[in-house]
Amino acid sequence: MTTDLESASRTVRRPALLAAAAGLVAAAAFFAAAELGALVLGGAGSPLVAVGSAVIDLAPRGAKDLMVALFGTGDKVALFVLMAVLVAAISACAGILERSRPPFGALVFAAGGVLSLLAVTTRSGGGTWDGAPSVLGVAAAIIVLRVLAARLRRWETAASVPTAATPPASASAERRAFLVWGVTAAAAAIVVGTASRLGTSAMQAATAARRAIRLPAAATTAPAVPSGASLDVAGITPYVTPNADFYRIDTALRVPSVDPADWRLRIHGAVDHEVVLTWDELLALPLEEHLATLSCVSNEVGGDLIGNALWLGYPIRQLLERAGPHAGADMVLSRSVDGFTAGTPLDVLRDDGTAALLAVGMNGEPLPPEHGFPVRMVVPGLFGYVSATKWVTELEVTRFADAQGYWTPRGWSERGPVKLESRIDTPRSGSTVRAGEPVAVAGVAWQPHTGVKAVQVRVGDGAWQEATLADSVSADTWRQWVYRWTPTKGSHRIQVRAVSADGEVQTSVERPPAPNGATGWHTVEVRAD
Ligand SMILES: Nc1nc2c(c(=O)[nH]1)N[C@H]1C(S)=C(S)[C@@H](COP(=O)(O)O)O[C@H]1N2
Ligand SMILES: [Mo]
Repeated sequence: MTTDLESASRTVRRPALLAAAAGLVAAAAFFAAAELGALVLGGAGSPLVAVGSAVIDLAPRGAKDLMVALFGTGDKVALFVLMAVLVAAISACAGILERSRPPFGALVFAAGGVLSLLAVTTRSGGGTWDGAPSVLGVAAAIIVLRVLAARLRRWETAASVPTAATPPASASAERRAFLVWGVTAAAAAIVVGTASRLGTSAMQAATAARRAIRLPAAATTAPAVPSGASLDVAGITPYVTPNADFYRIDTALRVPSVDPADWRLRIHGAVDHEVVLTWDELLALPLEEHLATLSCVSNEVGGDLIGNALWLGYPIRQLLERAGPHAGADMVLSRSVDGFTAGTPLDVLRDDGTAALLAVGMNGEPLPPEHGFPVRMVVPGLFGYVSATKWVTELEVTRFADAQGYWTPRGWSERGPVKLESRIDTPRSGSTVRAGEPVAVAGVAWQPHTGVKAVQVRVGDGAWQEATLADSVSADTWRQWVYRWTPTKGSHRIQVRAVSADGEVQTSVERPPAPNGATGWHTVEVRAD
């Protein structure tokens, strides 16, 4: 006696159709993995969009006009439908090919992956990581295709050999295995693909919200930057760093997306009253503008992990006043929506003379997403890792004895005041200058919150010479400097050191960034011909 199931397992009906279905599941796996990759890496979206855009860019004019004529403003939808039909047809064929002639079906997907990679990476504004989703997608598709095709062949083999050699149960087990793998892969692709797509569009919602924002004017404006703050020297770092050039350091693999409408700041812990602040409430407060230089503890001597911007925000001091910190508390643990934390001394945040801001604006626009949109902290005089929490949503008043910021258990000091430093921007190390002609040796020097009162330069083992300083705008920002030097023929070593407003001379002791900031004199070697 044979059951229906057994007879069904005995022969594989329409194997080509099943192989085609396997190809479709592999295609679904491609898009799901690519969407997930685009979401995680914050890449330029889905390969489907990139390929579509490339098709639009590459299509002959007549074809484009025909599409518009046929489908009107629905031309892009029509394009996607056409592409989807094409991709489905090719994937089905790849499935059929993989069943009978492995690994040619997989090669079809590999070729599709290369095309997608080309489309994504040649898009203008494409970054290095934009190809990663395509690579992930192809890997997923090939794995799914190879597994399903192999499963299908095993089922066919089990079903075709004489019953004496292979019990029907074996064929039905193979059949079940193929179906379980196929359905699982398809379901996983649908769930992962849909969730990633939704995640990506949520990110775009935050982007759209950012575009629509008009920041209020500052109640207290920063004095205009005098022209004397900027020296007319080619190659010197500009006094204010444009947002696009501002260094970015964080632990976020993908830029957190926070819709201002959902943003809340909660001040809690050792306080008399918990305070909760919404975005609208924050913007309704009298905001202050303040120029401040922000730097990273990981910056090497001569490095570029430092920038200067005009921040717009509300003094954290006043929010803490509302909350009423308890006596004995000495630290504020700020927390980002992505879990990053920074431990900032409470007395610095409460200090009248320190413009510690809960910032919403950077150089006249809402914070860029990668610099903490919608709200971050900026505390003049402290390295970013102990003060400048981006995407901040929580301030917990606590004690250094009871809590640690993210980097402290990872080998960095619990406190991180910025050190007195200076940098030579021009000439660059290894460059050649003309002997006998004046050369502008120039750069920036900083000790935010203290200020710089002198910069000195020396060539070789010569005496330290006073550089000319640009006007000081605020003790919280760096200062440009220039030293005009006429080289003799030969190789020269140039060094710089700064003197703080307190009279401290920048140390020559060379220390690495860990655990609390690099020190030493920036040195460049140039040749004069
Ligand atoms: N949420 C979050 N905020 C963060 C960090 C982070 O990893 N996550 N890194 C900090 C560090 S180490 C620095 S130097 C500054 C850098 O700010 P920027 O990227 O705007 O230049 O952000 C700080 N704020
Ligand atoms: Mo940093």
